[in-house]
Amino acid sequence: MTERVFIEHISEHVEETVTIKGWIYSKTGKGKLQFILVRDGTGLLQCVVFQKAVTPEVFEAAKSLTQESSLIVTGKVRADERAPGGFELDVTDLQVVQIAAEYPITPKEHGIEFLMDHRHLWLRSSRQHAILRVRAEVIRAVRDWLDDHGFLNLDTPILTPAACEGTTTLFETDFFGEPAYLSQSGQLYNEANIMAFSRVYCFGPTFRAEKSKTRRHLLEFWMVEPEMAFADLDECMRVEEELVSYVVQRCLKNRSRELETLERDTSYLENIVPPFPRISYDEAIEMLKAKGVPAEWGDDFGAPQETALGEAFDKPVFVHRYPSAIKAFYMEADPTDPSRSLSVDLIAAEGYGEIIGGGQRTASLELLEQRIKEHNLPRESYEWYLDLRRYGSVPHSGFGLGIERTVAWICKIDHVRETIPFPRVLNRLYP
Ligand code: NSS
Repeated sequence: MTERVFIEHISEHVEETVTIKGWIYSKTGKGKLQFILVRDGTGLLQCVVFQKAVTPEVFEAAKSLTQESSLIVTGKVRADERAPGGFELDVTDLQVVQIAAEYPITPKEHGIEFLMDHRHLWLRSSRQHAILRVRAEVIRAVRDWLDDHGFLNLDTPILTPAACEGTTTLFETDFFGEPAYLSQSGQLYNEANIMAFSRVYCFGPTFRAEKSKTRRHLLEFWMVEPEMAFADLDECMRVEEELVSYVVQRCLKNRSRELETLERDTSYLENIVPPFPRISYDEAIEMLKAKGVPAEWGDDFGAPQETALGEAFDKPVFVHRYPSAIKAFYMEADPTDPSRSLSVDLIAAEGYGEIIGGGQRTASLELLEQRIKEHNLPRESYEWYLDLRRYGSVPHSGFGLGIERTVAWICKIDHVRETIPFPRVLNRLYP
């Protein structure tokens, strides 16, 4: 038995005989030579089957292989500059595991609905593979940074009795005769957790019944949410820029091959280091007006406004102090002007829009009670949250970073649906 190796480690096995277990990505044959491009989940390797080097049975088996057939192949690793990836395998043995039926996804162009219907197979293509490996790196980098900076990972519930981000996008489910909602955000529970642990983060799936079909909205997405006791809006922004910069630099370091596959121009990403520019909402409105983009004080920003703001800077930009009226009920009021909130969004450049939302939370019991009333929220469901203002309330801040939007931006791809293995978008629950 020869050693089974993964293609990503092939460079460590030059001139050795190894075994690869995988699938056929593509195949070309001429006479006595069969070139099979094998993928094993970690990379692609060209395997050369020369008629004279194998038994007649093995050569016939190689000829019978169709796209996506599964196989176990053994051979000697050779460095070859001309080969894709720089290495080739001179095959000595080959075992077919299964001959695949005619594969529906071919190198020709397929429509997006067809690809979404075949998402379970589409995942195997090199572009999707690259995007999802960047996603995994983003998640690892986020966790590493937070774990190394004193944030304790505490999971928050998915079945909840109340809304965090407005009642219009709640997914309702039945909790033994009572309504329960799929979590829109772990934030409110994070706020309880920091009063016990000081700095925490939750990371999990969040759900929003978004009726809009855009390139930035999913119905189920993953969000990392750090929360900090005794932290104000400025500290919140400092943590955000440190975290985002670290994540981008980690992808540049560990996923350069994938970014190359995606033809991502990385010079822009190299520039993503703290500090990020900071502008107030009022300044943002002025900037938009000067650029001729429709914007009136009091409006929330949509895609055109976020795109214009993002494009004005060569790094993500913080927009802070939005009017209280257009932000969530839990936002702290700006002490110098209570019509403004201590909120902040981080807007990514290159048209990707908001990747983080957050800010400082209301510390006062009275203001919070008033906001719950103004937003028509059922007070009984928030009694426990009000307790946090009764027993040792402190200034505190936090934010939520959307994983899919961050991955879309780092990879520079058009739509968030490609940044998660099985996207949930409007009118689609299959596969
Ligand atoms: O609604 S957010 O702006 N903020 C919150 O949920 C806070 N409760 C988070 C916190 O402070 N702990 O959403 C935060 C981010 C936003 O910037 C996007 O990157 C992402 O979550 N997000 C989404 N991504 C994909 N699809 C949808 N529908 C979506 N909604 C928000």
